[in-house]
Amino acid sequence: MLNNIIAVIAICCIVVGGLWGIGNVLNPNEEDSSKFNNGVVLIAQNNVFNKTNPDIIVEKNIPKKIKIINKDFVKHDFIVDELHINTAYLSTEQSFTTAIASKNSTKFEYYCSLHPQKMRGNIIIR
Ligand SMILES: [Cu+2]
Repeated sequence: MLNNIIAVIAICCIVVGGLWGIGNVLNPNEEDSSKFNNGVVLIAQNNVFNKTNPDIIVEKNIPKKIKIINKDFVKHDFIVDELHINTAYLSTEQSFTTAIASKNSTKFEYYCSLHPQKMRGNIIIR
């Protein structure tokens, strides 16, 4: 009887461990922007995007994915008025993925409507 219980526990550990491994293979950590294929990850934390509200550079005619992740305890959103991008309010750990594409060289501003003074940057299409 005890052996059976040990066997069941061992099988459970193997199954859970296997699923965890498969999950990691299928869902690589997208929060590492270097691995986010042709995209940018913007992490909203301490009321700033990626610490510096960096310029987002987009090449003309090449769509670029943008993933916004809220790592704060307060809500944030991500808005680009001219492109009609509005994530709505993201709660802690919520994310939103969108994409930007343009045929023309131009510049747009992105911002968080809840913290427009501190969370604001540029999207540069070139
Ligand atoms: Cu905000």
